[in-house]
Amino acid sequence: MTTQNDYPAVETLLQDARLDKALKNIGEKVLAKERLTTDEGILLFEKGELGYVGALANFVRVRMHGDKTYFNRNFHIEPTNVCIFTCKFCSYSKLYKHKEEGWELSVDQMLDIVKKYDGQPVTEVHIVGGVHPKMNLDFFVELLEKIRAHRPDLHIKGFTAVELDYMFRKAKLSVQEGMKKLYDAGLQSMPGGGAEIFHPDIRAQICHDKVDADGWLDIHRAAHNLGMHTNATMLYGHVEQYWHRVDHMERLRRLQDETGGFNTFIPLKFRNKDNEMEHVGEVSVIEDLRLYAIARLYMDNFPHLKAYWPMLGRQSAQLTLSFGVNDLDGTIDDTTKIYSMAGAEEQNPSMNTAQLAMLIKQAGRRPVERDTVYNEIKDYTDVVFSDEELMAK
Ligand code: V47
Ligand code: SF4
Repeated sequence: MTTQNDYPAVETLLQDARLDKALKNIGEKVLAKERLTTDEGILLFEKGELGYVGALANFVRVRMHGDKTYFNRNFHIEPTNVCIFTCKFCSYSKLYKHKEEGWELSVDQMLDIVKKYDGQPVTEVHIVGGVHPKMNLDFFVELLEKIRAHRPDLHIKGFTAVELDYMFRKAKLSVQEGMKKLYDAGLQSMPGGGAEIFHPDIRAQICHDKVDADGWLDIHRAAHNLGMHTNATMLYGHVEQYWHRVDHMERLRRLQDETGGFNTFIPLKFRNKDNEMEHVGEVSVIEDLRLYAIARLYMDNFPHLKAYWPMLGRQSAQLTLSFGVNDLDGTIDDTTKIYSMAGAEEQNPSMNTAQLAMLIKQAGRRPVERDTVYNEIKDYTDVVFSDEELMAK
């Protein structure tokens, strides 16, 4: 398979006399591996055409990862959709006062979900849900210990900083003490949710009552200091302006300079079904792709950029692979409801390994299965799948 690293094409692009001077300067910095400033990030959003930012981001992606595109085999456990918080974009949670309409799983019910995967080659369980006042730190310590005892080889990635902030405050523990307790019980890494947009003006409008930017960053810092890896998300395409996105990425970039503990940046497209922000239109696919490309250029110290296919849909996710993205998350197996409830195309998000690998191959990339911390498990480039595997539900 030929590599898509098109160095001459990027150089030719930069020599185009019609190219805006400031954009050209950014392109030259990218080729020279120099860091972009916040003003340059904003300029890319304001003036960077898809073709231009896309070519640069693809260049960077190939420089970092060649044609490799990672995925993993995982399943989700969502302990509850009952939540004490009131994020306006959330289609998933049921307010605590309406908790009879939601679900709440016991530790044993969640262990039963884990047991369903006995003998299957999944490498990760991703645990994330609403913030239920009765599901406290001890409850989750018990869950982690039981999962670890049942299947020690399964990597446990769990809990957003929002869930943890509440758990620790309720247990009257410092962030460091709380993280250590969960780490000792078996928690190995953290997903990137709850970050939304860090700027307080936007948080005040869309998620005023949950952990703020500094609280979110402190929890990830504490996890990194324990040697855990975590991810970071950004919920984009609602009421934020371009500079809020860059401010968000800048705060993450700074923490990453300090700790090096982030694996992956995951932009999440705002979906507007069945939530209190239905009146806010969704952004176009062009805007999605521009965002991924600019994120790849700006987040120079984040090794991986992930497109979460259950939220974007398969075809858009495939397109992102030419705009800086090198990871498509997991096979998932129909175990998350967060996006289907918010109007994503994927109402039953499930893809088997053959289907996910084929999706990546069709985009001209090499599908590589990874574990949660990016150890490579298997390169599927030359694997030929049967029709049964590709058609299986
Ligand atoms: O923080 C909620 C988002 C996040 C909507 O780290 C919405 O590997 C769009 O963080 N439209 C939780 N997004 C999920 C999450 C995640 C998902 C996959 C992988 C990883 C990882 C992390 O879902 C929330 C919020 O930003 N979200 N509602 C909505 N209407
Ligand atoms: Fe609760 Fe998370 Fe929904 Fe906010 S996004 S209401 S914290 S479940």
